[in-house]
Amino acid sequence: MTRDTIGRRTNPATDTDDIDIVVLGSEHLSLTRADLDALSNVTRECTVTCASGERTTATWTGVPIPDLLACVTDPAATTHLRLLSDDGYCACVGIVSAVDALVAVVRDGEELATVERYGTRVVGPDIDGERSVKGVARIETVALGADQVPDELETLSLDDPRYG
Ligand SMILES: Nc1nc2c(c(=O)[nH]1)N[C@H]1C(S)=C(S)[C@@H](COP(=O)(O)O)O[C@H]1N2
Ligand SMILES: [Mo]
Repeated sequence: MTRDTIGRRTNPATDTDDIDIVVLGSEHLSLTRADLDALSNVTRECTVTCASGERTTATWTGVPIPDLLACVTDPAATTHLRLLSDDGYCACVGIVSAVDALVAVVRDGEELATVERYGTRVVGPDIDGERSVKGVARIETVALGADQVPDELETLSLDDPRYG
């Protein structure tokens, strides 16, 4: 598989069962776990810090978000990314804070899917804890004007017990 063919399914509508994550830029990419593994993986230590002060530091392995965006030809006007979870949670992060972020699938050497109720996670040194989305299923590039507030694109349902 190459960057040009990865995730480009001829019939995404009938082939959704295996899809772990969708990335939307100028094109639409549906990635399975095998696709994620075929992209270059990196391992980085990151600390997830909650607004309450609680912190978790771990070593995360996954695909750098810039590499995923490169696969969909990230539109030049992108200012933010919307990170949507399969639990309905949705965070919006500035593109600059996504530069060092990953879609992780492994934490401290263990598959997330085997130790958590979710299999994917956004982590990065500049991603606040509440925007470190668990079970990330979709990444959308967005271009916000100076008068648009990113918070309006978010649904941070912090009291939702499913993944929170
Ligand atoms: N999908 C989803 N992701 C989520 C949340 C959530 O409720 N749903 N809670 C967030 C908040 S507020 C924090 S602080 C971190 C907590 O991550 P941890 O449980 O790994 O410490 O996950 C974030 N990611
Ligand atoms: Mo939090």
